Amino acid sequence: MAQRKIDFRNGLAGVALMMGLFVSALPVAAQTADQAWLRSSAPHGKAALPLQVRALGNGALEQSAARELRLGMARLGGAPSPIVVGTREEMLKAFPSLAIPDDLETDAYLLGWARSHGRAITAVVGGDERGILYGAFALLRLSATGEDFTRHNLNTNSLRSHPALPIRWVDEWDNADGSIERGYAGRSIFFEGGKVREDLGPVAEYARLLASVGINGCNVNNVNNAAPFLTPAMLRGLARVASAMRPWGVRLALSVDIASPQKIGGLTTFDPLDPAVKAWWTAKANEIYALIPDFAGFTVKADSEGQLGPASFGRTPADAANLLAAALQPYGGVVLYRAFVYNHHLDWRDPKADRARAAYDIFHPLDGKFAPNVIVQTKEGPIDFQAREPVSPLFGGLAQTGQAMEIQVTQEYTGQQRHLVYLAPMWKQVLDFDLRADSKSTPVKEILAGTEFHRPLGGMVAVAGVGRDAWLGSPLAMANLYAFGRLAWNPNLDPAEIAAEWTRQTIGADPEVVRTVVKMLMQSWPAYENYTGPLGMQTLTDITGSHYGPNIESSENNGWGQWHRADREGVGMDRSVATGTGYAGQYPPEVAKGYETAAATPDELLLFFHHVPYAYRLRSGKTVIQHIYDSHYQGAQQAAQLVEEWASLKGRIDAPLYEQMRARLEYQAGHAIVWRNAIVEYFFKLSGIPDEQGRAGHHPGRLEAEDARLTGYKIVEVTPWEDASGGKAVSCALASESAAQRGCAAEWTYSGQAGRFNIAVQYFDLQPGAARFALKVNGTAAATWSAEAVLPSSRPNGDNSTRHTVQGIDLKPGDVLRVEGVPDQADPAALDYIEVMAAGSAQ
Ligand code: GCW
Repeated sequence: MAQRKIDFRNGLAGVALMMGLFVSALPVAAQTADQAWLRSSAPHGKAALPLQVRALGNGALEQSAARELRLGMARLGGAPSPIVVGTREEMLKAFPSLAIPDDLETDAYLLGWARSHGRAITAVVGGDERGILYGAFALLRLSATGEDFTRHNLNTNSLRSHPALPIRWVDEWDNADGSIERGYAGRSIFFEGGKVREDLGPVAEYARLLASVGINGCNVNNVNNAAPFLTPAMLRGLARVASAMRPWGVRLALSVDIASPQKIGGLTTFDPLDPAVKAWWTAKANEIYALIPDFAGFTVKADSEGQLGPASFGRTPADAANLLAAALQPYGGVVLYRAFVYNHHLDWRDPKADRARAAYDIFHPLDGKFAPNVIVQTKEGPIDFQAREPVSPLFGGLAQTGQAMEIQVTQEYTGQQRHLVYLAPMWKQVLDFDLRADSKSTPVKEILAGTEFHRPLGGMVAVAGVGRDAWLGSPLAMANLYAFGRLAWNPNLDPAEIAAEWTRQTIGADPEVVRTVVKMLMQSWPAYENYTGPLGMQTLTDITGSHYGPNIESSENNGWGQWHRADREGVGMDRSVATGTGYAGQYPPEVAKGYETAAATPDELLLFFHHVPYAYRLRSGKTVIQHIYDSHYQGAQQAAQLVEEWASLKGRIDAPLYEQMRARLEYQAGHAIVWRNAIVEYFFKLSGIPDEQGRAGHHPGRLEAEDARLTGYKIVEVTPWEDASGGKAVSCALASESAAQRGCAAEWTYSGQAGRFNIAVQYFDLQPGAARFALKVNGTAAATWSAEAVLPSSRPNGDNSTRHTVQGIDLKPGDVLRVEGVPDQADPAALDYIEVMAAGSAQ
């Protein structure tokens, strides 16, 4: 009988540590890059070869490259010829006969086999020192993924590469107290108790990890509440952070609060045009560069979600950005000014109000007004990292401004790392999207690269959210961080190829393992979209709270503007020019045409652009309502498949990794059912339109807790109602103290057919505390488990509704099924229902 424990606190801190996840060869307390993809060990069973690595120069980055090659190649079993690393100049001095192109770019590398003085060498040549480092990691990647680089003669230039985008940064939303906004992997590796941490070992390891995929900048603090980071004491600490990352070519950047001159500088104003304010920023930049000579720059969130900004003085984002840019300019620093500026007090009764319009409305008129070292950083879509959004039209609307695209590795709206959602296919769709600016081919990736509008500074920035819990908490979520770096280096890479590359380095080179993991990764985003918010409705999660479980109405009737406008007749937001908010008209004409009418709009974005009746027929031929029903059942099915696919790897991969992901994927499959039921039941009730397949409102085998014979348990209403079956649950919280200590029970008499079944118990896992549950059949325990997951919300709802399935139970009519729940601390052992399902059924 299956007994399962989930502990999302695990990673390094908990269970995984006991299980030795990824850390078998390392001291237990260390957090290292080896826990991710830099752990390759002789995947091809090569015989040990001699290993000689020589660095031609003494620079820190070059030394890092040589060290990394020694370590990595030794693990891979040695190298067929001595490896020599150096910049182009160093290499030509040592080996004048080598044919090295003289236009090797900044950050670029050239690898290959060459013959010098009658000896074969493997050369790693960098356009600069950083290029050497990237070349070394590329050589390791190629070796670990089975590429025979001895086939590549240096002269052929076949292994020459340079990054497409100059700015390749991760942003961390870490707070000085060590918490992380929208971080799902424990506490900050940078800060604790208002200061930079003493132990910056993990920071150096993180930089090493970032360098291995070509990331060259790291902004370490939250865009909200950034003022304390510019105090002299904090800056001294930050200089230590910069030093820890420097040997890996990762430059430090900071989020700044535009109100800092007033908040921490003692001025009475922060007006960007005030000379005293200007002087304050100039002095601050001087102070920063004295401590951190290679400081990369500032990121700014202003006039947005409560952060102050230039609007307080009637000034524009360009005024604010240029103020900072002027202070950084003498040192070569840049300003990444976020286009995530919108009014979160919109009038939801106004059919013309539209948050999606904000970025373009505010920033497009400022095109041409930004200083050359300002880059406008725009989220990939116009709202906020939803399961699906159209590409932000602003990318096409800033022809005279450097642009960066912001994406999220931390899975704020996409399952918070408890769900497997590989996002590279989503990012790739955005990168490839052709905005047709000036009726020419203008894919987003070329706009970011600057090749399109001839802007030299552009890039990609990922909000990473790494923490002390094995970087991202879930081992498979690391594929997103990896893929971000690879795509920022080369947006033409294929997400499935990237997934395969990551899998070979991280999990194993067994072709069956690679095939299965790639398949799982590639199906994970479509699955998530299916069981959350399809057709461009957005994620349909609790948007004013956790951003995790289902809560459909949370986006309506408030000023935040993430509206889907579902009513009895139909659903979707009219953003057409003709009858809606006009948002569709922000795209260049050819693209706008494809969104202006419902008939022209692709199904997956229909409800983002149009309000249609539930009976509206999609291009697929299905009605909207039937699609909502079907996609949710399909998505939950796909999530169940992930469990089966992973199960096929048992015995083929590292056992602790197998166990940890198995528990996570089983949890996900259960939560996908919570999502499916919530959305399907909600729209069934709202529309009154039956499901052609009879599933909505019909749950054979389900026995509601509120219908059971209850001992101690009291019936409670669940909000939102769709998060619990029948809108109700039972909770042991209201039981008398002595009853609560003994626990509560719900009991049903089974009246179905005799046979063998799986029984799912749907309960709510609240924090703090780990309630204990038992499922008994005729008084005998069939399973016991603890509700010890760490999930959002302090009330029973879809954030914490959790499924525990017990397999292979023989039942006959008259048998007594009983669930006993013993509360613990604030976890009242709340119970929703049990479901008796044919054995073998995943649902
Ligand atoms: O997605 C929203 C998040 C906020 C975040 C904001 C932003 C840092 O819910 O937590 O604040 O976006 O991007 O600024």
